[in-house]
Amino acid sequence: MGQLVAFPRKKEDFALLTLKYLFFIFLINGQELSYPLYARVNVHLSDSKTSIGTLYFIQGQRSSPVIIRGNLAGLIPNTTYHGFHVHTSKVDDQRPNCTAANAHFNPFNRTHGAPVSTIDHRHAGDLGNIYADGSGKAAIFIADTIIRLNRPTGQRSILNRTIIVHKDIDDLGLGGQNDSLTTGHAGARLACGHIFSTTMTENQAFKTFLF
Ligand SMILES: [Cu+2]
Ligand SMILES: [Zn+2]
Repeated sequence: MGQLVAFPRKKEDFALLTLKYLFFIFLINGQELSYPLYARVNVHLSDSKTSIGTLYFIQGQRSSPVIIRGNLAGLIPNTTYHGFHVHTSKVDDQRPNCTAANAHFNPFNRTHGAPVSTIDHRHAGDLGNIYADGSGKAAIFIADTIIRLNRPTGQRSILNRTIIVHKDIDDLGLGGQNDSLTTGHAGARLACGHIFSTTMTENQAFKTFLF
């Protein structure tokens, strides 16, 4: 204690600053993330604040797939498949215009593809299609090997980005339309939501992802 007090004040501050800096570097390197990681999105129709459902995300380990689970309602009945992507920018849930999400999340500058494609042949955000039934409901259970929840520095992290449900089917880059290789020709943006990091108890996670 006496020795600490004997340190010049400035030196002490410097040591503390260095420690804080090192800790920050440690944090942004993602070493401190505690798995599983969770995220959530409240999906709303474009230009509406009314929720059409909540989707949950879990990433169990550092290189585990991300599982997406949840139910949506209020999609157009009998329209079957809808393009389902992560787009780059965060939408403001208070001004919920889905156009603000910009283009598909594409950190490796690839062309649009299918979720089953390798990382070299799809956008990271390409999650394919979801299926809406005759009453406009969609039950979602997707496991994706490319996306991650490892913000702050994770290159593939979808946190603080946007989920978009399109009006039309995503052709997975195979349709031969002029926008097949950029958007999958999936048409207008029906619904969207801001993906944010969240926590869950083991019990909540069990119920959410297994039932
Ligand atoms: Cu999209
Ligand atoms: Zn894409």
